[in-house]
Amino acid sequence: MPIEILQTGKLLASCEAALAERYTVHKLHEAADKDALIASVAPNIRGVAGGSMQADLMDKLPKLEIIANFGVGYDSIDTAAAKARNIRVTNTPNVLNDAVAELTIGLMIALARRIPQGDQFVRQGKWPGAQFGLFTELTGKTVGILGLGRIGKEIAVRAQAMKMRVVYYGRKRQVREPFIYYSDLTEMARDSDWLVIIAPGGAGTDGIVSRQVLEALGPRGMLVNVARGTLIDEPAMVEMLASGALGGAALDVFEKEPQVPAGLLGLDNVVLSPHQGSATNQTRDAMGALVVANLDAHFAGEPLISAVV
Ligand code: 8YV
Repeated sequence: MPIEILQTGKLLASCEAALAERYTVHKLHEAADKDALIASVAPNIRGVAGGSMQADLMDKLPKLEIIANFGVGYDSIDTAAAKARNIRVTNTPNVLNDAVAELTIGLMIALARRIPQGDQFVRQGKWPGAQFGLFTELTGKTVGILGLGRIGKEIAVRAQAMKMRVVYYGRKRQVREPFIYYSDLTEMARDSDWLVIIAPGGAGTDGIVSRQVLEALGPRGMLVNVARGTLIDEPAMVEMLASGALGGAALDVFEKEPQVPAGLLGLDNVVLSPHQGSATNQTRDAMGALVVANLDAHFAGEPLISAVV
């Protein structure tokens, strides 16, 4: 009998095909009546592919052994509840580092040079009648990285290639890293031209980029978020971007995405992006392969490739 798994979100076709070859897959995200689907398949489900798993759903799946999350961030999974129920959890680290770091630099240049606004300026036929304006550049500026993890380090080397000075804030100083460490986020924001957020979401980082941090970044400061919307005091950010108290922001993630605060939509000092850090065929393929490989390893009784619980 094939092993039965529950899929909680849409995956790349290559990943869905690989899952279907090995497992009987029940697609929760496609079910018109989710409760009915769960009620009918719950006793047989041994694995989950995808995220969004809270304790109540775990409790409905008595044979659940593993949740293979599609994504490096696993803040949509209650890992404490999983641990307490002896359910393993895996994520997809490393394979998306380059894609996210590339998007980060892309967003920084787009914001510094107002590339999306320039595109609109040309398309709307405004060029013959007006000057587009002069903006800023990355060269010579200091970028403070909030979270010098695997992706943060890839951003750091690319920022250096843009001739930026890199500093970082995190829970601990990393003695092997050549960059200056700040133990105080507000202080780092005060000393930085750019603040790039690439730390995990979850209770430990909720609202960490507070109004005070944003004030320290200031009217010439540029904010980039490629992590989770929950890290920023979003209402304060919107208000400060509108008043000019914060210089600009390039945002790939939002607190209630795909809903975006209406106050951002009319602002010229903002570049918006639809949570697409890892959204390349190459990277999403690799993430999907890692989801499948973790499930396969688990059901073969082998060590997991990237376990978080
Ligand atoms: C998403 C991400 O997982 O890996 C992460 O933590 O935020 C992204 O790669 C991806 O958008 C799929 O939802």
